[in-house]
Amino acid sequence: MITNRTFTMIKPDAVANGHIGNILAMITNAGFRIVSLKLTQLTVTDAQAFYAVHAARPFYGELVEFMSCGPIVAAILEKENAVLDFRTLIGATNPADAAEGTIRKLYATSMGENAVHGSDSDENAAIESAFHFSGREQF
Ligand code: RTP
Ligand code: MG
Repeated sequence: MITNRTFTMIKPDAVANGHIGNILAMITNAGFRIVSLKLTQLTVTDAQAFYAVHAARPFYGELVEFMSCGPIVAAILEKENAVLDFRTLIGATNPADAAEGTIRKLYATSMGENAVHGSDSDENAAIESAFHFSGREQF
């Protein structure tokens, strides 16, 4: 398994608010190489499957509805220590707790509508990348 990659989505709130360009600039300025990139939209079924790990959580329905409500940007990113370094770059789940200069501090609006997703392990990065991109789409 390739372990220097992570998977991200720019969530519907940040896309709708016009932040795609600024967020991609922050990502590349932080040293991540873009392996794959697309503008797409999750169906309700897609979002349920992607977030199946959270199915028992009270926010699951809201999360699925939000993540399927509009276009997202999906991307695979490459860098040494990608998973952990990317989670540092995006900041805490709740923007109120996110460090200064992080993507969520700058662009998230709430705990639910928090601008970006970042994989939480190498294993999930590989699963989430394969959910969105074929081998031919990974450069
Ligand atoms: P993500 O998976 O999107 O990168 O976020 P995360 O690891 O920081 O947070 P996680 O615990 O995996 O939760 C996934 C997403 O669910 C929404 N959420 N809402 N209302 C709530 O209490 C709540 N808690 C989580 C957020 O959109 C979070 O990013
Ligand atoms: Mg997570």
